[in-house]
Amino acid sequence: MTVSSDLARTLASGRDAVESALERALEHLLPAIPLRLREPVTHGVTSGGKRLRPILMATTWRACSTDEPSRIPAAIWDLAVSVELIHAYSLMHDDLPCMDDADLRRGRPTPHTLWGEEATALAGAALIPAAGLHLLRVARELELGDERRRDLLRVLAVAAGGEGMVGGQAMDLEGEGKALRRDVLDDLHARKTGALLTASLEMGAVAAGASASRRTAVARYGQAIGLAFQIADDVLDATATADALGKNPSDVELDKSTYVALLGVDGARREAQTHVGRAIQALDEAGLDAPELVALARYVVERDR
Ligand code: GRG
Repeated sequence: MTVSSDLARTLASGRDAVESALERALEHLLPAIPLRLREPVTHGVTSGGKRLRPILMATTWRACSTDEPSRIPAAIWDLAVSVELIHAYSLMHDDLPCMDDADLRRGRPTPHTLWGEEATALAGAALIPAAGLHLLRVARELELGDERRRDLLRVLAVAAGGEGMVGGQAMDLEGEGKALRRDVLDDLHARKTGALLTASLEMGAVAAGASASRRTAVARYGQAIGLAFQIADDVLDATATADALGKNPSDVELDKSTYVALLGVDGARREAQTHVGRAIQALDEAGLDAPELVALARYVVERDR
């Protein structure tokens, strides 16, 4: 079997497992949420997407597990979707008129165009603590122990917060209309996109009880694919239509600094490949034999949306 058909299977079965885990998470979440927020929450959580973050987390869990499990248990997917709940809220807020003002995401109308800004802001905010509570509940069911539970929550909270994704978003909005230097652009995207991707990897390693050196290796892999992911995003933004990508507005419309503006399309593609190489090297150096993670690193830059 070729690597690409293995990857297609990893992605397809991963997405199915994530969708089921998100349905289970919503069964717990929705009853505690006011009625008027249930539709925007459900839309934000179940409106598709690549589901890359939970797939990375669960794949890392398997790669770092000592007993080489043949399949990933449903409870690990339940744990993995705590990251996707944070990702879902971030997109709902990112698309609000006060941020990127987008009316299309994943080929569908964004929640504020359907339920208004107020309900969307509240629905997104409700998902932040819900993600942490979900993580704690599932980790308890998995009997991961207090130390690992705290570690998982801390990794997710730090990545999602001011040092990570929210900080990166602030830099991103602040940078609109300016030509950002390369080091500033790297820092912005390491926070905005890289932090949550890296947290997904680290959480997989923590849940599996991986050694410190393996945890460091997967974090290095995460940082590298985080930048590769963003560069690939910039290339797609510059080369594909809003219809093909299923989202708007474009970086040019928002007057954002991009890797394409700095390096050109070909230069950006080469740079993305360099980061993929670094990600794979980090795994090799730690002696982590993880063909699925290698294939996922390549997918990050070869994807078409
Ligand atoms: C309002 C308190 C407050 C905070 C806002 C909105 C926000 C904080 C942060 C958002 C940052 C952000 C949008 C990060 C994600 C960037 C990104 C690469 C999104 C696309 O990810 P994909 O391609 O999306 O994995 P799919 O659709 O596949 O899930």
